Amino acid sequence: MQERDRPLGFATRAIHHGYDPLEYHGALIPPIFTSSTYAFADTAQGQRRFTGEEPGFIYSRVGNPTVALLEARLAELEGGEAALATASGMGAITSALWSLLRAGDGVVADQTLYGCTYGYLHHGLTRLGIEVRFADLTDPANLEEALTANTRVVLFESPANPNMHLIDIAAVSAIAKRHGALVMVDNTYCTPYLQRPLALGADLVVHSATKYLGGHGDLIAGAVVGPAELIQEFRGFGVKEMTGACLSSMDAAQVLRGLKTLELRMERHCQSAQTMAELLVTHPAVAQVSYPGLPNFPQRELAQRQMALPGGMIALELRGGYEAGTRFLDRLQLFTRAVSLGDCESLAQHPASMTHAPYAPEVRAAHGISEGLVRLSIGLESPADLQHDLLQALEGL
Ligand code: 7XF
Repeated sequence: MQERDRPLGFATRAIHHGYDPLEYHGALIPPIFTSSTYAFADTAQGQRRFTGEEPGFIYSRVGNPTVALLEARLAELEGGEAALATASGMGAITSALWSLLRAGDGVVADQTLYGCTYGYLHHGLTRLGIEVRFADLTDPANLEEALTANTRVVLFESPANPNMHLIDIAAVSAIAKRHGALVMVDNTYCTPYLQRPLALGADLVVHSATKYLGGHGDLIAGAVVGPAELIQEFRGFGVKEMTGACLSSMDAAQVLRGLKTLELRMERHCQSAQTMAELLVTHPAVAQVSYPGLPNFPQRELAQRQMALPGGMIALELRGGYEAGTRFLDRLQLFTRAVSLGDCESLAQHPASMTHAPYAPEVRAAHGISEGLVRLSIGLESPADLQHDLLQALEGL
């Protein structure tokens, strides 16, 4: 792509950044490099590659040209120096944290997290002598209390999966910075189209690219974006030696395809979710709708400050609690009963028994993840059909 003297828009960068067809036989679409290994011209070159004196590929667990293009594009879209793409979102989180933490170090995490992230911290890292503290970071003042001299990382999601609590990224980052801790934000729910945590002061962004970035429910992938020096450590130690969670070139190509329509899809996800939230909030069977685009959303001002649009996810409480929630889920006809999110298909699931099962029930309750909560991922189907399905499932609950 030609150099321009003005900044390019999000969609343009999501479609073109880092690839010039003329360098690849004019191929419009980047080739998929399936090679696991790379030839060295001679032994000396192999040695230079291994010491890092000479840039270039060695082995696809450590780097692959197709994966590298995805990494360049994700770094560009998140506004970070570098990115590492991984085999899953959990692969990104574990590879990064295992690189950063040693026995005796501490992590402070928000109390509402995706279930397996919680599980990894609560019964994974603690086994290795790392102190994990959970705090309600919706009030940044709680971070001051939770931080210790050993805290190395502060980790949270905003909006949090599944209850949609928001965390003030700028406020939390400012406090963490004063205490010398790194801030890692899981930006899966928003994508860089809606929210760019690095610009708000965070140090690292992680993603489950399985969700909106891929966008089509046909792959598992993850990424971490941040300063080049840290990303190099996550690649050279975290993935290379600790987890081996490298992304396959085939899946990287699928994520690259997904990114091309990210802006379009997010616009539609957000528009439809707003319509569904407004419909649900007026229904007599519904006790509470948590959606950042509703005027009565408790953190509305923060949502408007740090998110470009309110997103495609809705948390729903029915008046009849857990029983009504399961009846509602079982009556859905167009929404698919499934975990995951950010797909073209609308999905509905019950966090307490599904995505958030790694939490003990009493901890779920204490952390604001109610037993009756139903989570909706609003897809790209015709909004009128989604409305019809929600209304028929709610009827007579
Ligand atoms: O390893 P994955 O690609 O599945 O990503 C893990 C992950 C990390 N962060 C957030 C905010 C996530 O939501 C996820 C995966 N969550 C799915 C869900 O909530 O439905 C997983 C299905 S059990």
